[in-house]
Amino acid sequence: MANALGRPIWVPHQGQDEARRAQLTHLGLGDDPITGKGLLPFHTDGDRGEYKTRYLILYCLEASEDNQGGETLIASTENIAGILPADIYQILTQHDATTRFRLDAEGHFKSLTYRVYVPESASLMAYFPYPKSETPHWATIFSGFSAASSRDILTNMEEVLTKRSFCAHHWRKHDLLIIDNEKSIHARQPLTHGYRHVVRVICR
Ligand SMILES: O=C(O)CCC(=O)C(=O)O
Ligand SMILES: [Fe+2]
Repeated sequence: MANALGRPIWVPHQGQDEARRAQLTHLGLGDDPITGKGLLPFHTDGDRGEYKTRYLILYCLEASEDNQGGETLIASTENIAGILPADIYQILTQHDATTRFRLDAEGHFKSLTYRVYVPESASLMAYFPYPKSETPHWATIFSGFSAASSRDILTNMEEVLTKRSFCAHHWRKHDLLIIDNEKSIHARQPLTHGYRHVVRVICR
């Protein structure tokens, strides 16, 4: 399936030993942002370089009958120019954003600097803010703006995009979701009861 949609992308997890990586990938334990059970704010996957991602494929290997929460949310990002306030659109297209990712509990970080929206290719890349009550796995700052203003810009943008419409997928065993990473943003609701074991492939 992944091969049919493009070339699968192998993303190394810096600073994690093989055993922990295997545990996270196969069991989805702990607070790992990708395979964990916690809230994951809206975002697109990958970057604008080596890990540029066209499709995200999620497959549910197992889910308990009684699982609650854990939905994957998807919102369309088509026609952004037509729906975002002009001042926000101007910032997204003319200022670089830098997202700092916390890779693991041992304090490894990675930073990415990119243009959030490139009109020529209608391509969006965005990592929306965590709620203030959560320990964030990522935070984004626009060049020339404070952390607080950057948060406001992204929160406004997220509100406009998700107000239009989004769908929430509740996982059952053997469900398969193929997400177009260039036309949508996605998020995860916290899993509050039971388990879901979802594996993922990204490809270009
Ligand atoms: O676990 C989910 O529902 C979504 C995970 C996700 O965003 C990802 O794997 O990129
Ligand atoms: Fe994702």
